[in-house]
Amino acid sequence: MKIRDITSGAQPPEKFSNLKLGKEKTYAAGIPAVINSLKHVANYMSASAATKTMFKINQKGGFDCPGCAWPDPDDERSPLGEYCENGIKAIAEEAQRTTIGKTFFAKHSIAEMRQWSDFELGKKGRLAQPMVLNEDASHYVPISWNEAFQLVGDHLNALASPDDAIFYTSGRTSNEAAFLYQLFVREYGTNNLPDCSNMCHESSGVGLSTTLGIGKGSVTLEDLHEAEVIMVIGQNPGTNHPRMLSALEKCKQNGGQIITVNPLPEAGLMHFIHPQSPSKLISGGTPLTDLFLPLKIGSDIALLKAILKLLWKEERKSPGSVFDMDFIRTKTIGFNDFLVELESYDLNQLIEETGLPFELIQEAAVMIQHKKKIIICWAMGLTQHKFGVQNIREVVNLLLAKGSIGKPGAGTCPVRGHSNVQGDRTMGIWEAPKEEFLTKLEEVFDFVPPRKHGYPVVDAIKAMYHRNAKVFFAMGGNFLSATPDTEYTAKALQNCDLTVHVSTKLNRSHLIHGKKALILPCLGRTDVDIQENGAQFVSVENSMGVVHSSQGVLNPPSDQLKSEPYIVAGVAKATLAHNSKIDWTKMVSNYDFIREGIEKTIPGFEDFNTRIRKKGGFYLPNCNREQKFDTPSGKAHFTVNQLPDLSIKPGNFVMMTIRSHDQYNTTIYGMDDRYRGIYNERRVILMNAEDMQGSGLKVNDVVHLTNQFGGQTRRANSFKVVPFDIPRSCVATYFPEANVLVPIDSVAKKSKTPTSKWIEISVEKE
Ligand SMILES: Nc1nc2c(c(=O)[nH]1)N[C@H]1C(S)=C(S)[C@@H](COP(=O)(O)OP(=O)(O)OC[C@H]3O[C@@H](n4cnc5c(=O)[nH]c(N)nc54)[C@H](O)[C@@H]3O)O[C@H]1N2
Ligand SMILES: Nc1nc2c(c(=O)[nH]1)N[C@H]1C(S)=C(S)[C@@H](COP(=O)(O)OP(=O)(O)OC[C@H]3O[C@@H](n4cnc5c(=O)[nH]c(N)nc54)[C@H](O)[C@@H]3O)O[C@H]1N2
Ligand SMILES: [Mo]
Repeated sequence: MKIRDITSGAQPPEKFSNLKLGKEKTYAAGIPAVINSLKHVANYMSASAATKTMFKINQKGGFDCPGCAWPDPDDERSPLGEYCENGIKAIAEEAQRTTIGKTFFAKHSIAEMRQWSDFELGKKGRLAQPMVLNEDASHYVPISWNEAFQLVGDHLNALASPDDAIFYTSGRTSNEAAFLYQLFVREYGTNNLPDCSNMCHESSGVGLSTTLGIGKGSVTLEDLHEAEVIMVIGQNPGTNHPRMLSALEKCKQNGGQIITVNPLPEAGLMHFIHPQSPSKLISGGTPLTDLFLPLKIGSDIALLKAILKLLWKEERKSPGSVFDMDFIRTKTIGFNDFLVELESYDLNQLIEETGLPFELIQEAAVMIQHKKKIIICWAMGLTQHKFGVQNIREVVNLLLAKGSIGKPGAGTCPVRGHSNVQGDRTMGIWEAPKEEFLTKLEEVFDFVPPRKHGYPVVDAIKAMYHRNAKVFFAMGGNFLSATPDTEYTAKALQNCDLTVHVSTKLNRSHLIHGKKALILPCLGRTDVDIQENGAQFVSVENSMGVVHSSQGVLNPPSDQLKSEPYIVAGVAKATLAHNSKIDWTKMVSNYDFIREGIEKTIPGFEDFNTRIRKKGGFYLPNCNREQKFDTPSGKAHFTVNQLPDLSIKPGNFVMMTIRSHDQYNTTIYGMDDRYRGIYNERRVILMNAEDMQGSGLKVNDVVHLTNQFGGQTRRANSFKVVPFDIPRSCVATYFPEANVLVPIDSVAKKSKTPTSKWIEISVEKE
């Protein structure tokens, strides 16, 4: 049998490690966080590399942490680097000194490596040299860079149409690499540029741009410090954006209050002990959450509507005291339709949907009733739902009613994931580019970019599945494991003629491949990048629209690694040959030339090469910050968002797939979900104790999970049951182990984001 016909091994192996349960934590960080991150450093990095990196992380003039997209303070920064436990783990993972090259790949066949877990795959070391998997071969073998570029070029040129190729991007790619990449892809002739955003904050982009006229959040870090109330909805910052806890702490110190909306009592939101303030260790740290609303998965719209109804009731009693009627009159449209719809709901029904006691919702309403400076922060708990876009629009409704946008201490705060996911979009990594952008590209680079919109992630998978796309190229990421419906996506990738991955680390996507496959190893954030004109730096944009530079400090682990811009230029030259209008060699000789191209094409980057050299970088323009709304009406839009149908079959559960404290998306740092007290095992299902009893389940029982959707059955076998503080009929599993259960066709309306936080499943005992 040909290797590529085997789908098994697409999913992580269904085997257990050794579950150990401890106590759920009630606070984040402190000494255990420091010890934990140092363990990772000691395991994977040399002492000199560790010292070099630790003091440069997120420093002005240092490199940007490859972890999350949380911004750095504009002013003072801690001398130890803007430290966080998970940032250190991200660096230790990338800066790992062990390398894997031809000896490793000669020793281990594809079939063997498929049996390894994501954790095992990631720990093998940094990819050291370009490798190719020839047709029907069992092992990857070395290939030269030039031959690799030519192989890609030949395949792309052999396609009937450029639209038969897919160019994916994960969100670590720098602005320079991203700009060059989309430039090549569009000169080649397609807009097939799906990215991880499609699975992440796409619902935020759609929800915000259609109501407020910009797809990005409006607040700055300073605003968080100044807010009177911050609502953190559907986000677990203690794990995924640890440095955000310092901002929440400052808000509290300034007298602000925090409302947390989450089915789980995430430790990081409850109590925070700053790892760099020893005195706080003694005092026990800062309590963060003032009010915790443990609602049922997916009931955020019901909750927000209930709060809005209670606020409206107070407003009517004393007009002008609760809603900002002046703002509503002058800056918004759609208020009346919104009110009519709001009034049509029965408060009791809304409350019932959330599963929360009335008193808690009432308390939330009282907390914000007379406040004017409100910020709402959110992440995947809101976006990865069928009604993800509506979730965001309802958040906007609340902020608009309170006039809480475009003034200090108030506004929208979608907290981005990957460290440059927001920048990649700004650079044009988007399957649905705006006409203004394409016109500008045409004017500056003198070629005609394609106008037809390309495939977002889910459509790209379907196109490959149906053989409407035959070449898959990934700039970073782990497409197979990050996308939904693992078995379906596996077939899609296997249907390709060529799959190419520009990567730093080995992952499952290298092992579930097309007829031929390439691994192109690249430099990471922490590595020194030398090109023809000397050492280069790159730039990134954080979650709050600050563009700043990033320069690696470590010698690359192998002398065969190339930078992402260099790889793009290599592929472009091999593909477009003399037909290109762009001098690719010059562009990568000195990234200032790429930045010149960015400056000419994208608004907000005036004088880019000078401003990027200023320590701390610069803010991109953001119309919402000036209470301007770039919508067709020039006003902010209230919207009418119907209450979604949350019903499920009796006996079934709603499953959300979440991150443990010890992973970065599909990269598993370790096996300890420390804050949740779950150790040494990832194949677990968190269940409410009463639900367990109702289903005759005990702790440690092994269950199989099934999803029925669109006439098809998806199964994920062997999960251990863990009793957890989670609302009735809700369960949680880890991403990516449970991705096999996320149906390819279950996506958010309008944003097409897979519904990774809402999967109806049945649970059956082994
Ligand atoms: N260390 C680390 N950092 C990361 C990442 C990582 O994997 N590891 N990933 C990065 C990326 S790409 C991203 S996008 C972000 C992700 O950051 P988060 O969005 O914080 O990550 P998730 O684990 O997906 O957590 C979602 C949270 O939403 C809650 N939730 C789920 N469903 C609902 C719901 O219906 N309503 C409400 N109100 N809450 C709900 C869950 O309980 C959980 O606390 O983090 C980034 N940073
Ligand atoms: N069920 C479920 N599925 C989800 C989610 C969920 O919550 N639940 N979350 C979704 C979200 S929010 C996101 S953002 C996606 C993430 O999807 P991806 O971005 O595709 O996945 P990652 O796991 O972040 O990618 C890790 C790989 O990136 C490569 N890499 C790391 N650094 C670099 C670099 O600097 N350059 C290059 N070229 N490669 C690098 C390494 O080889 C590593 O193996 O997953 C989505 N999938
Ligand atoms: Mo993400």
